[in-house]
Amino acid sequence: STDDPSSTGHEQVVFCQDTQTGLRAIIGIYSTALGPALGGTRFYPYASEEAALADVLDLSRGMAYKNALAGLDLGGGKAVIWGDPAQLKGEALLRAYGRFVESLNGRYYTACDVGTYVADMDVIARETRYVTGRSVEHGGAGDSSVLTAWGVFQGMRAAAEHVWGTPTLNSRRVGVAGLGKVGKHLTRHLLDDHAEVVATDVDPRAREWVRANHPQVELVDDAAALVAADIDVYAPCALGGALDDETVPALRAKVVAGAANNQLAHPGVEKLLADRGILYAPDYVVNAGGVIQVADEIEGFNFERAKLRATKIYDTTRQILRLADEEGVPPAVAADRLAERRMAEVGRLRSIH
Ligand code: NAI
Ligand code: K
Repeated sequence: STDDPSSTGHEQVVFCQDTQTGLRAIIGIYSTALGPALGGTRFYPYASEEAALADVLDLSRGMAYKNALAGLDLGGGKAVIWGDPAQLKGEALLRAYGRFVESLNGRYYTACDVGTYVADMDVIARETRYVTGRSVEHGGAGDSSVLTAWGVFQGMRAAAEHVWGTPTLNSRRVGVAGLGKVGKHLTRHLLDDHAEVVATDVDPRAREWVRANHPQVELVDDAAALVAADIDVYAPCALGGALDDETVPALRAKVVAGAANNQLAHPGVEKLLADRGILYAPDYVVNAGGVIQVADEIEGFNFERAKLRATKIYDTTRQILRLADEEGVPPAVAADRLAERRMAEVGRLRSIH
């Protein structure tokens, strides 16, 4: 349903090409109802232009919902650069891309995503003001995994309160799948809250980091072992699609709350979770700390202000879980409804004159 831009509800889709550098990019603006569209640039060797377009349409729509529930005065957008970053990425290509971003006059702000890094944003910033996720030396917010993990922890606290009555992970067994940038910070917050952490990562260096820094964390072989383990909370912090027709029936946790994007492998998995009595804190609600961190750059980065905003993920998650109960729908559906309500109600005010 996403291959015809005229039928997807997007405001604007911009195709960019620079033959000298080999740049082919698509910028998708789903909505500017709440403010300029913010979302990262994915640099990826898509199999076709159709695949790149489908991805940017999906991702930009997702950002509109995420930014709306993060309480930001920002709409949703995303960009893809189609090609192999290892072959194509360089100063000239990134600057050519930056000029396209600049040409939208602030309707779209970019940031890092898969295949783009803080250093790339610094290069793009030489051509446009409309870029976040720059390095600290360039006035940027730096590594966004810090507040992503903080926000996931807040969302998890709200889920714990909903299920067990108190907003703490104290004495709960939490399974962390993926000990990367976010998983490491999250593990620290959980240990500080006196949770028991069980974890896994495919990368031996990540496992070594845990053994050296947090010997009390129990390591298991893989994500499947974590799913089957006797845990209270499952925190997917690696790749998308962690929840599918195989993992959900095997899952022993009562709560799922983690950082990974697109945790539900396909539509309908949210219903499988609900039917098994597993509370799923929607991924895009609890992992919004990262976008909150980079969005703060637009006002001149202030870590404490951004952290306060990310702390509110606790309140938002609570509100969504209550709404889900009231309306008899899975939390993922309640989250979408709340996001759509904010975009409609506040978006209307912005269009009054
Ligand atoms: P990362 O790349 O630093 O960490 C991912 C970790 O997962 C790596 O250590 C990797 O070895 C491990 N991993 C990969 N496949 C695995 C598997 N099958 N089983 C176990 N471990 C596996 O990425 P980061 O930044 O920590 O992000 C984690 C997730 O959170 C990603 O899905 C990302 O899209 C999402 N996210 C990250 C944000 C951020 O600010 N960094 C913001 C919002 C979402
Ligand atoms: K729209």
